[in-house]
Amino acid sequence: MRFDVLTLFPDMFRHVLGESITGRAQEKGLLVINPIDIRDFTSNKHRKVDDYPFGGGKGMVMTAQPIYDAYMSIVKELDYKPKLIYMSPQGRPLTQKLAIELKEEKHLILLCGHYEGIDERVIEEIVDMEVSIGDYVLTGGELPAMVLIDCISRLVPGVLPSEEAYSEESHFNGLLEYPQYTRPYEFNGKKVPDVLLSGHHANINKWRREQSLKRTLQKRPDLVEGNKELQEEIKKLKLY
Ligand code: 4GN
Repeated sequence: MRFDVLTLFPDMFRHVLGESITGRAQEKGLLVINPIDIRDFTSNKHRKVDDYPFGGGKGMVMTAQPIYDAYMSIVKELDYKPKLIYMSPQGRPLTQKLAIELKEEKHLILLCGHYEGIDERVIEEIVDMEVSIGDYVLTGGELPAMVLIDCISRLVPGVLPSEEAYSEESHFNGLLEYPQYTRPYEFNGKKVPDVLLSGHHANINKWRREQSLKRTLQKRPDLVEGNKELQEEIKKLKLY
C-alpha cells in the first residue's frame, strides 16, 4: 500500500514510521510511505507557504498554490485517482471500522495542515475525506497522519509478524482485549491465572471471552450499549 503525505515536516515521517514494524514493512516493500515537502512546490523565491488571513484574525493560513502543485505532481503520474484525506479536528472520527475500510485503498494521499489552517479553496478542490483522530487540537496534522498510517498499515497482509494477531484484539470484534501474561509465573506475589497454564484450550478461550466482556462492560460500557447480542451474552454469563 502506498501513502503520500503532503507536509511541511517530511522528516517527522521518516523518523517515526522508519522504526519498528512500519520500518520493516517499508524495507519489505509492503508499504511505501512517501513524505512530500510542500515547501518544495512554492513558486515564490522565499519559499513562503503561509500568509495573513483575509478578514483579519490571529495566526497565518497555508496558501493554496504550493499544496495544489504538490498534489498535482503526484496525480499527474497516475491513471487512477487516489483518495486524498485531510487530517482535521472537523473530520470523520478514526475508528477501527474506518481503518478497515481504508485498508482496501491501494494508494492514499494525506494532507497535513499547520498554523490556523489551509485556504478553503484548495480543500474544496482536492480533499475527498477529512479524518480526525479525536476531539482535540494539535499544532499540525503530522501526528494524526502518522496515527492513521500506523493504524491502517498493521491491517495490510504481511505487515504484522503473525497474521492472526490483529483479528483477536481490542476493537476488532467490538470488545476490549483480555489480559495477557508472560513469564515469570509469579511477580510481586501475583500469580498467573491457573486456567492459562491448564493447556485446556476450550477453557482458556472461554476465560478470555469472559475477561473481554467484563472489561468492556467496566471500562467502555458505551461499546456494549448499542449491541443486543453482547448484552444477552453478558446476562447469560451473569457478568454484572
Ligand atoms: C488534526 C489536525 C488535530 C487533528 C490538527 C485531529 C492541525 N489537530 N484531531 N491540527 O485529528 C488547523 C489546521 C489545525 C490544521 C490542523
